[in-house]
Amino acid sequence: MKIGITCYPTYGGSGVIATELGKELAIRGHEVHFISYALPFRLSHYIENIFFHEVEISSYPLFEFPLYSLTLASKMSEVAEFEKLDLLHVHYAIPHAASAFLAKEMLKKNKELKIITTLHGTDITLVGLEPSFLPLVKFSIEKSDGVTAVSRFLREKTITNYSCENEINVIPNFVDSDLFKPNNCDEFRKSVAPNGEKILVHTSNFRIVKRVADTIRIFEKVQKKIPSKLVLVGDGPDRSECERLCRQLDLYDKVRFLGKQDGLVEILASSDLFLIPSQSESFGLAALEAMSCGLPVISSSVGGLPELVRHNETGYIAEIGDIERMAKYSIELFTNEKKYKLFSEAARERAVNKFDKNKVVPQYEDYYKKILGT
Ligand code: GMT
Repeated sequence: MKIGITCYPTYGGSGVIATELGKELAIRGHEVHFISYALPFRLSHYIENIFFHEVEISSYPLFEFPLYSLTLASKMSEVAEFEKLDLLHVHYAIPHAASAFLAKEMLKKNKELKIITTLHGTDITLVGLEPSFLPLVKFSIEKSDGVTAVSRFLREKTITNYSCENEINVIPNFVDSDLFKPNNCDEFRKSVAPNGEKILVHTSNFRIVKRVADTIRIFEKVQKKIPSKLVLVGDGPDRSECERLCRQLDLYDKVRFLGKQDGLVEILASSDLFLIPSQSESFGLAALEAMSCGLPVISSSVGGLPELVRHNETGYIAEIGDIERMAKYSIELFTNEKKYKLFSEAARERAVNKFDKNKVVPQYEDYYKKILGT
């Protein structure tokens, strides 16, 4: 198949999934055309069958605001026509699904371009609900030829919040379990925890919904009982506030803010426990990557997290904001070696058996065939 993919190319779960999907599809012999304003960050080296089409943004003085959605629509129709795309798969509804609809309409006379929209999270649960976006999100979902959501939770939310009547297929996030695998990288561990401390880790874009401050408060309780360190990977609007909190709690020498990191596998594989106390999480790709490295996960009970984390098996789940309980669960795992080992193995096993790329990417291929009627 000849497949167009549009996503946000910067850090963020939807961009990661879109890029990894494109890479896998290319390996499986499909021709993949990424269409976005920048090269997706996980697409840094040449791969046969993958093409990138940059959307240029006009800076004409009359346009006080960049007209990205419109230039994207033009680029989508141009690429679809000249590269003879079979379908366009857009990730994150806003504005990608609306631009895709425009592109489809522009091409209508010459070719029928199928549009598949994958809903990822805040496009549905947060920003999409704003009154200025809601009618457009509903419209673009309804105009898509196929719609997928990354969890059952997100499918239900879409149906309830937007009264959509389309069939929404659930295809979960996936991980490359050959890459994200347990592997004690001594160098990182020695540098962060030279005295054999336990390492707790959290990776996110430091937005309010991630509740990174809860992560720090959980750690504050854990380190009182267990010699430990906290590693925070990523960057975003809440980071400065979190750094302040660490100083206030006198934790600064026990918490490492690493910022955005390319070597995520090494960091996860050298750590002991993953914390994800989010306020909203439609799936929790970061937790899946950690599980694949053999890390038990302590999470909040929101969104799609309970579809990923098995309570009392691959980790523990607690109510949003229940810092006390999440700390208690962490301490329990660190003080019971046998339980820790069982949880670690179960986490890895669940990632491999349910969410490996080889299990999930074929679900997308089958869905494409269904939508194309082939
Ligand atoms: O909202 C974000 O944190 C980024 C967002 C995205 O679309 O880039 O992440 C969402 O999509 C990921 C990939 O499907 C999911 O794993 C995340 O759970 C989801 N984030 C939220 O729902 C908050």
